[in-house]
Amino acid sequence: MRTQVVIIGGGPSGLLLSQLLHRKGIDTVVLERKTRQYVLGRIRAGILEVGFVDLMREAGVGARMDNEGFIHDGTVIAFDNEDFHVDFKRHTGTTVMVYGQTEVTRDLYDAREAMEGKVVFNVDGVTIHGADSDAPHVTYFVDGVEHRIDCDYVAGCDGFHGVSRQTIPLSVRREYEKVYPFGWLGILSETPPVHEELIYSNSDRGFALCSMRNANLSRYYIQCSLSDSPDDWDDAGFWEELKRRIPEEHADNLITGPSIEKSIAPLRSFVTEPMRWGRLFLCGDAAHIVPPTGAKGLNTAASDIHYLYHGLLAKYQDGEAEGLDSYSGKALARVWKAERFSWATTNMLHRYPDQSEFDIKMQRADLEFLRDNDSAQKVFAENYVGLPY
Ligand code: FAS
Ligand code: PHB
Repeated sequence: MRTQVVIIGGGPSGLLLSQLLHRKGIDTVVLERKTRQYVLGRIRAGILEVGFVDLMREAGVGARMDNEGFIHDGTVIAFDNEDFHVDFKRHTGTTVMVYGQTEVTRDLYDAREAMEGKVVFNVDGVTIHGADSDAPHVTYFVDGVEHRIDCDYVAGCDGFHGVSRQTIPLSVRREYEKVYPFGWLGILSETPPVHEELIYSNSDRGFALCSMRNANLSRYYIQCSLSDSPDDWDDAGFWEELKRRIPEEHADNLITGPSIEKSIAPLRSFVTEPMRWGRLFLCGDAAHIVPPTGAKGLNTAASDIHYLYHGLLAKYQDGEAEGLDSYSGKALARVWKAERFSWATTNMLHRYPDQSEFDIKMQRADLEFLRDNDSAQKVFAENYVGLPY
């Protein structure tokens, strides 16, 4: 088989790139390790930056998002039983869209199917050959049978545990990592959200986040120990702990119910450089990971896809290689700013096991400055709604 671009990974990055390229007549094949149902079963991001929203519309998959997504003008930040509002719209003129990654991925799969895009599920043993040559190819197995696809380019959209990043030789790759000493225990419940916007809370018992998916589907997180497992937390224990970590006025309004999903996500900051090696381009979690505090994970994958899509388009349509040659540098420039914001908000809002009284005073000073200073709120808002592509 031959195609123009082999895309490894059928998560949001890979599907969005495939959909954008296909609409411009560029042929792709997506190779996905799991089933569509398994991919859709993963509960992850909830907030879309305006750049992501625009890309979804450009890919022709924005209708349900525009119809069902919530527009949020700002967010609430809470500490020590008080809270304040950061008004994104006033500070930046833009807003964010609340529309779960699960729905984004569902819309993209539906669009791929409608356009008869090639997505191969349950692949195994994906191997990238000749990425540093002018004639790369990819081999993989399905049901024990080996297949080969010759291509012009390979997009590594296979997430943190994929094969693409590992294909770049260690002599070429430089990796930067910070692992946080806590995780996020998240639940999904078919209950109305506790507030019309998100609430990020720093309490003396740890971080909590009140989010949502729609008017009757809420998403809540509490910071937890890395030694915790979801089974350590029954629903009653989760709700009781959440109520102790948010201001009383919100805790009193919290409508609880049975969890329909419960999982723990570890937190890490990670970047690999470069994001290109020959004809292989890394996108999304394959190249970088952020703690979800700043809602940047999925949204930074989107800017990677934007840069790579335009680079491939220029190459195929005009023979121009500049977009591909500048991809890694351009993508990394935005990635590192997202890494900084995610790291800074994580430090401001979480309690560290070894935190000193002085550290806690610094956190409180951070939060009070953000509460009281308009410039600080503008900087927060500009990062949260998404820096320009
Ligand atoms: P993904 O990991 O989503 O997709 C990669 C795909 O490649 C997967 O479907 C995988 O099955 C496939 N794959 C892997 N190896 C392969 C191989 N060898 N061959 C073929 N296919 C292969 N971001 C937020 O903004 N907010 C959040 O709350 C949030 N929560 C998260 C919770 C968890 C547990 C995780 C892991 C991430 C979370 N993220 C969150 C970040 C997340 O949303 C990612 O940024 C987003 O999934 C990135 O999308 P992709 O780059 O497509 O990677
Ligand atoms: C979510 O709704 O899952 C969500 C929202 C904002 C974040 C992280 C996760 O910062």
